[in-house]
Amino acid sequence: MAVEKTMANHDMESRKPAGNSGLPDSAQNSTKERCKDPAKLASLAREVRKDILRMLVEAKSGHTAGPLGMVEVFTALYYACINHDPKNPQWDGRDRVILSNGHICPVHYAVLAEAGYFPREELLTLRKLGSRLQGHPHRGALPGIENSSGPLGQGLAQACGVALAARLDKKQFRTIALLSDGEHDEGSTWEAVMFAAKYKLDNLVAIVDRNFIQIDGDTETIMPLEPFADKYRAFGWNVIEIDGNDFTQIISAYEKARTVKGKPTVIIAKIIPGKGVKMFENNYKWHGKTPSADEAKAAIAEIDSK
Ligand SMILES: Cc1ncc(C[n+]2csc(CCOP(=O)(O)OP(=O)(O)O)c2C)c(N)n1
Ligand SMILES: [Mg+2]
Repeated sequence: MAVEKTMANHDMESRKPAGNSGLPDSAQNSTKERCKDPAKLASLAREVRKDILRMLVEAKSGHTAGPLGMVEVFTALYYACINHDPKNPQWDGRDRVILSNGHICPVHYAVLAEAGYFPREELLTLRKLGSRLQGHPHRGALPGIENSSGPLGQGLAQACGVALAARLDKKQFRTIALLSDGEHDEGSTWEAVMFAAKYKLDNLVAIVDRNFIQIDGDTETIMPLEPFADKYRAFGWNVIEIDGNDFTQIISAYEKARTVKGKPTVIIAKIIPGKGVKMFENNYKWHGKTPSADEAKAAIAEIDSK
């Protein structure tokens, strides 16, 4: 509706990307340009959260809890952790980010736009006919998107293939697989867990969005996953457990994972689904529900007040 459009369009006016900080490996793996300051990252995260809400309102459909929960993980990855170059998205040395739980793509799109992969205004085309920003990501459609996803339980296998190919080709890049907890109800995820351990894929790191919700309820009611970390350990992985809404813990876990040899690492990131807006937090009913224009307006005001 007109009101929603005005709100969204006004706030999406072009602004310069806040700066890509994960510069390419061609810059000698330089970390000096990266942003590891939690206060600056938190300010970026606020912008990303607001963009996600504007996108959802404009699309009138899409997921709220998952994307909002994973804002710190995506912001940390693109601003503090991975090697990448938004101006050269196909740069051969880039780390490969494989998003498995494709329904949380609004957060991926918002961070890619913020980092400069494509204009922020395009975020408002989410889920529109002909848009490059589909409700589930499409490989090849949008710079920065490495894989198609939507059918759950496939991303870790895709990431295993990428990581194994990197080793065979003697490439130095790392592969990051982003998975959800709900996807661990699928056997295909555990097949890939075994595969990664068998092939000692230490160039692979999985980050699990452990937000304890899925489409129909809490994970431990629908299909209990605990003791989750022990399961990964039993399958031969190095396990790091963190608060996934804490920048310092995310960055430090990613750096630790780089140093582990001979086995893949999983970072189990405990996430507050819907993080940043009280009404959405820790409530599975916001898994696939979209806020109304008024709810989003109130949510944005709440984010601004922090
Ligand atoms: C193979 C497959 N089965 C079912 C679905 C429908 N589906 C979409 S999201 C979802 C819940 C998955 O749990 P999780 O990713 O943990 O949800 P969230 O934390 O984002 O609420 C389901 C069952 C799907 N996309 N793919
Ligand atoms: Mg979940």
